[in-house]
Amino acid sequence: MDRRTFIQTGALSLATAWQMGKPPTHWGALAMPSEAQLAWQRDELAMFLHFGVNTFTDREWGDGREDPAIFNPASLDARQWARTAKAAGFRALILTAKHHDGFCLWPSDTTRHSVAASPFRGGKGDVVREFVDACAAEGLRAGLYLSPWDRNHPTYGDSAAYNDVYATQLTELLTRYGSISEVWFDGANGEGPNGRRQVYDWPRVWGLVRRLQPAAVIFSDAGPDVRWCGNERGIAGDPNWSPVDPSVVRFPGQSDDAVGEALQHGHARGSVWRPAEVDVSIRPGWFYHPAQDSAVRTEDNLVDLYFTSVGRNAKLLLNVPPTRDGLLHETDAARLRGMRNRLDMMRASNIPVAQARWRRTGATTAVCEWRVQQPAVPAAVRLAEDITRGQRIARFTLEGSDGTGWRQIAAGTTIGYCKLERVSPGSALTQVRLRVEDAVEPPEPVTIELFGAA
Ligand code: FUL
Repeated sequence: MDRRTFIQTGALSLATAWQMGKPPTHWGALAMPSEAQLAWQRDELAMFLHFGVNTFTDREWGDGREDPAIFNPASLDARQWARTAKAAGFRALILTAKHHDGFCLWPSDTTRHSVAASPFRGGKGDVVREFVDACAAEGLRAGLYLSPWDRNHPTYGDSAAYNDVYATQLTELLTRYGSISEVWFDGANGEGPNGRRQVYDWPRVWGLVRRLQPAAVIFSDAGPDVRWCGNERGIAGDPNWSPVDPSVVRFPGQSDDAVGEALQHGHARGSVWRPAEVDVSIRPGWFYHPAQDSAVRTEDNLVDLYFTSVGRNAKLLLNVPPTRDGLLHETDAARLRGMRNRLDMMRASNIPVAQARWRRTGATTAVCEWRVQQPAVPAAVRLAEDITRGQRIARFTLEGSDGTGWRQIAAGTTIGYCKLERVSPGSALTQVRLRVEDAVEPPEPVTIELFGAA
């Protein structure tokens, strides 16, 4: 290999790192997604449902001393949740089976602090059952959130004893209700009775999920399958790499300077595929509060969230909390329909293009041109890498030509599963050109969609 080929193949940086005594971080193969991670990402939209005693006390965090008698959603209709989600284009739902207050929405053998002690369906109810059945009936995937922090259970803070309780609760949820597609763990770790600190056993928890629901993805700050995006504002990182270096965020709830960065951006040459999930609420709170009926996100705002989550190579987990009646509020449902209509209109405004050529221009650069079949003014662009072959592109610009010359119409960092960008208006384009300016491996062809409305 001569020096020129050496440089062009990127081998120089490997060699330099080696000589400098640093581990060559891109020595290994590109991280690749599993089938379950691909299905999870292609769903694009999941709905989060925060529901429990807080719904009735008007609080965000219960203290575990709530009387189960307050839980009485008289008109609960999980089919209405699932139908509303489906009509808005959501493909999965995740329910808070237990929040920090410890109240279980299913009749657990581990505690009396559950629906079994409530007036709901005469104490014979099981919200988790109704939820998974409704998802199945509507052809949606069902996921569950089980808070590790439990402010009710007497064993919390007695680490070994509570870890057994938690494992039993998880086993109940993962064996009684059929297929569960995502298991959602936050790292919440508050004080137990007498200030005792609970030490969770995450390897045991994850191992249990793998054994009982091998096709499920596990979400937490530390994955192992899907990571938190690092904020609850609905904004994925830019750049946003799906690969991560697993040594940086090792357990849920870990907090140091490197964690926030790693959650937001991932790592260009990370060895493990762990894409980001963007959890955000349609209302200011996670639980339903009547006073927030006038503070539901607008349809414009929801479309923006789609751009900053799905459009930044992440998945959107949008929280829509059921009311005290056990129904999604009509305002929330209307805003979701509005979002769906807008996204459908965008898709319908597709501007047909024909690929003229794709050509590598260096080890980590490429150029691709498309002909716009009928000259048009795009309002937005959607780019996609074939992530079944990993994530490669680190920086790009997109240019458009109206026949008289090229001008830049968009630019960005990572692409991955999906990159959505709005394009500022200009003259009608006859051609577009993507310049891949940097990549971690030789870039592969990118697909493009242009839209006349956004
Ligand atoms: C956090 C919780 O403390 C919030 O109440 C909410 O459930 C959010 C999604 O996760 O850890």
